Amino acid sequence: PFLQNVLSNDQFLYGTVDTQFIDENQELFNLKPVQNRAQKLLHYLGHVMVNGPTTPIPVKAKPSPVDPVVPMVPLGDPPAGFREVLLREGPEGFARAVRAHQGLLLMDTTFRDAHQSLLATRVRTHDLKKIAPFVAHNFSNLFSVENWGGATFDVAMRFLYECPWRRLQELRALMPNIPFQMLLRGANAVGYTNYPDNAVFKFCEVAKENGMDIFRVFDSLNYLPNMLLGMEAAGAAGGVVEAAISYTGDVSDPMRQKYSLQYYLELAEELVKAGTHILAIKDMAGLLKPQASRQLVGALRNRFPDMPIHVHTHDTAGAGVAAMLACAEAGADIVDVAVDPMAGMTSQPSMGAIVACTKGTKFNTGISLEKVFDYSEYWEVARGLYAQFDCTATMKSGNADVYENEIPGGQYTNLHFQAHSMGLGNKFKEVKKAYVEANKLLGDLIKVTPSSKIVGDLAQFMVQNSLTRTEVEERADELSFPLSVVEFLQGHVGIPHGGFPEPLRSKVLKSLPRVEGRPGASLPPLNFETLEKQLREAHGDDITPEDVMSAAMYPKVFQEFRDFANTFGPVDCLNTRLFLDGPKIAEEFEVELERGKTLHIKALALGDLNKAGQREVFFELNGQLRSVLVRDTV
Ligand code: 3PY
Ligand code: ZN
Repeated sequence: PFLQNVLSNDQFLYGTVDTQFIDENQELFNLKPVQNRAQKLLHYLGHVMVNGPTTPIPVKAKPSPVDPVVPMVPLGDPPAGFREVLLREGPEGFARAVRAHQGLLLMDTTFRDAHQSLLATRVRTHDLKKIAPFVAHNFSNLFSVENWGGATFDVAMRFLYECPWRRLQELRALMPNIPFQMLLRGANAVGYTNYPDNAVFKFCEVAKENGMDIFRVFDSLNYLPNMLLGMEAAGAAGGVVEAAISYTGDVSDPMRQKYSLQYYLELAEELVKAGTHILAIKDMAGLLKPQASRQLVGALRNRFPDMPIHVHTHDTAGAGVAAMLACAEAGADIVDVAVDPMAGMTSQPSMGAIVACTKGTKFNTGISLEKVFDYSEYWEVARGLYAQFDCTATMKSGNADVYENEIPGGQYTNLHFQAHSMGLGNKFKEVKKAYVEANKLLGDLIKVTPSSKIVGDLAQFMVQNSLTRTEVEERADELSFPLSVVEFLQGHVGIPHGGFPEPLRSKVLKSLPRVEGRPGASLPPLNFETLEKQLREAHGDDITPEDVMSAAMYPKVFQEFRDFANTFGPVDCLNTRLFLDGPKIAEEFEVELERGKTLHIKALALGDLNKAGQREVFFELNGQLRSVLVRDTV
């Protein structure tokens, strides 16, 4: 590294070196510990070779041996897109341009919700970065790329050992022209519980600074005070505010009146009054049938003629394409799709299908179907790298029973995995029935993170203890309910539409305290300076404002992530097969630590178990023999 620093020094290059040169250029001594990073990565690879993957694996499978081919991208900058309008005209002008646009606009969820729904949120930045320039060059007329927030923030650190902020920064650099969109869980930001207000504000501010553009804000109970807080935070950060109504029930069914058309219209009225730039319908379970789409979107279109309407759905029942086309016909401006091999089932409807079905109509998306095919080819193969997390290992199709159980896409997949891993593969139907009963017990909630988890926890509790709904109701004062259920009844999540279920609530809570009103309002503000100081003491001085926010959201996960990185180095530089499965003996590969700094590695041999329960793993690193000692824990 010293030599490299010297060789890239201007004075040196221009030949004006004298004896003062070294003294005057002290930065030459800023030597990055390359050896150290390389050694740590060898340690990681050795660890995976001896003990298997470090991340929990739900499915017994191997990453596909085939590498995805990245389609060609022309040289130069990608064409201008909607982001240029946003940067030039601000959120209001952007919203006007979206509303004035002829044709149907698309948001691509491939980088976030699609893999959250199908691959347990495990897609790594490494594979997103490869295809990002292709998206920037070929889909510059997308409304947005959804690539951040929801569960990705947590999973990036917890299971992929990578920094979510770095993902955002790197993608931003590769896709400068398309607006980025994230999912903000209102007062829960990117977590599962309410945070102090100032943490939500700061989170949005830092996200915006790192390149986030559009904040889809929802609350799992559609609890307005929580939504308003998230909207204010996104707006204050200078972001585009997209307030999202979480949709449940069926507005086309006159027998289902709790979540009626009137209910949604009144909520929309409040969100528009609060200044949302865009109005979204978040159909997280895929319950919006075509007829309901016409009624709901039609009514919103009539009531708010100037407001851009954006619809999100999941394809669990298989009616997603039909529903999104009905939404477009009823006046929606934007619908959500995922690239074909990452679409369908519990994910979004397919991009190719929507592009093809609207071609030649007034809803033309302006997207080239040929380019969608190229994009699909990449993902078809890239998906194979994540076979260990793929829901299709156990789940073979979507299921229209979602109209009954109303389980959100990601949770549907998770519950299916869980049922299988507990040997209850043939009892998934029972789990889903319990979910329906648990939802009724809690008063028919809107179900999306985190309220969906509360219903899921109660359902699991009922299955484990063989309890019927009536039994739970009768014995509510003596049962020990899951903590999430108790806290929900205490009011820690917010107030559900129609109020809390009684007499269940009183029976469960007895004298436990109850939160009045918006939970975040009674939380003391977070002291960022103290937190930063603590982080510096624990992890050294390279703590950034982004790290402070990661620790504010997930203190323990952040700590573990930093400890892991300290031991195993920048594992995000490894390709996905190496990261999940390690190299085979005699395999040679390259790892790019940063631009221009590539390690050449060959895995040589795995030693026998020694008396201390360790194995020596041998590598060739840049032509030199290296070995690491790894404890065998298998
Ligand atoms: C999330 O909160 O992560 C969701 O995707 C909800 O639908
Ligand atoms: Zn979703």
